[in-house]
Amino acid sequence: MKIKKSSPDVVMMGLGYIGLPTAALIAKSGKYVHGVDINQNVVDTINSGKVHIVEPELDAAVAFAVNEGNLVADTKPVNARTYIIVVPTPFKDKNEPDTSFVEAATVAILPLLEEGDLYIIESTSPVGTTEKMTGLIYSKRPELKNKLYVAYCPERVLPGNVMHELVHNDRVIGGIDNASTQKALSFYQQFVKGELHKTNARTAEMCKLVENSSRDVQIAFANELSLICDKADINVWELINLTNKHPRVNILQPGCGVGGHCIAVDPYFIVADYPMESKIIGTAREINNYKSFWCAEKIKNTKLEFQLKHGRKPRIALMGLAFKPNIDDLRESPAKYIVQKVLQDSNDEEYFIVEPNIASHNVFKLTDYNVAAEQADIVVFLVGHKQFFELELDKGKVVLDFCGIVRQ
Ligand code: SAJ
Repeated sequence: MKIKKSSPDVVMMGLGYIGLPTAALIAKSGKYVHGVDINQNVVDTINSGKVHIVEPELDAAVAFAVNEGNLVADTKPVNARTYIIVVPTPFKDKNEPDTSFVEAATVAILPLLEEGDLYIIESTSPVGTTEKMTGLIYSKRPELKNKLYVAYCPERVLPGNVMHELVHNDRVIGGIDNASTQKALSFYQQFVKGELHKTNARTAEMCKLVENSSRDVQIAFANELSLICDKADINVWELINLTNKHPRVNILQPGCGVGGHCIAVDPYFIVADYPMESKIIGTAREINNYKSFWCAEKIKNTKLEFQLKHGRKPRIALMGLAFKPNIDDLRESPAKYIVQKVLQDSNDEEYFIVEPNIASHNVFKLTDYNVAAEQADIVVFLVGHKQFFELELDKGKVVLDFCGIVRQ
């Protein structure tokens, strides 16, 4: 590793799914980045040039940045000219956003701030968070009042394609004043090739929440159709394919629910603050959650029907655990929820649990997807992994296709 003489240009508070790739990218542009994470293991892993998360091309980018001496990880921040907050904003009971990590990260850099520094929040945040943090900073450091540049700039990258999208996606930049917006824009210009759009902090905060809520609402529409079609004995995949032939209709795909740590979470940030006004957004969340419950019930009922018809318990293949196709991420996964729910009420049925993107799991005993599909009486497709499309199932099997593998 090369040794850096100067002090860092950027402090990145949070080295997770977004913070680490962003830190590596900024480091690649020649800047010296001091990455901060509260987890010592994460810090040690990164300083050894390795990564703690699975994301294509991230390992090479981090190894390069660390080797060049442009990325150093630590549990504590140091003095820099730009501070970026990229920490989680989960939600508490009753689906209220928890901004305590953003606050803690801000408090940690408070003593380091100097006149002319740039402070950016990237974490998904309720509207008003940037103004709130500005207030917090100036209440503790009144001598800096109006002497800092403060902006909100949400990340918008798709897990699985982060390294490409970080560079090529457009970005929305909202400062607490015009000078802050301009300062943040000049910063992102150094490593983003997508267009940079200027606005104010509140609009930028809402923009992030609305992007994910919009997708959630559209998926809810598709999931609602899947419930209607199940009753009406219509193939929902064929139906959506045909409706999408209309030049102004573009329906998304139904599935076994909506998962991940963004789309299934961010709409609650709007609902929590604007409950009376956000009826569609709130209902979409309910529909997408209900879809997972419905899938679990459908499996249980199909199991009972099989037993009545054949006089024995069926062997059931549960195909997929990840929160979406072709990834290994099980966080907030509706497929995992369904598998847990079905297993809870299990009466010695034989289950084959399948997830081709992970080698083993500490709770579930995994089975190869070919073996599972061959040996099961009931095959349940929970996630549309590419491997499942290659399967040729015997005609006698009962198939529950929640993600459009079979199509007809
Ligand atoms: N899903 C469906 N049907 C569809 C599309 C998705 O059921 O037609 C499900 C997926 O299976 C998954 C969930 O929705 O369970 C979310 O998957 P996703 O691919 O739509 O999104 P994420 O969570 O991986 O990433 C999203 C992206 N937001 C948008 O596309 C508006 C990404 O750009 C954001 O940066 C990311 O959230 C984030 O970090 O907020």
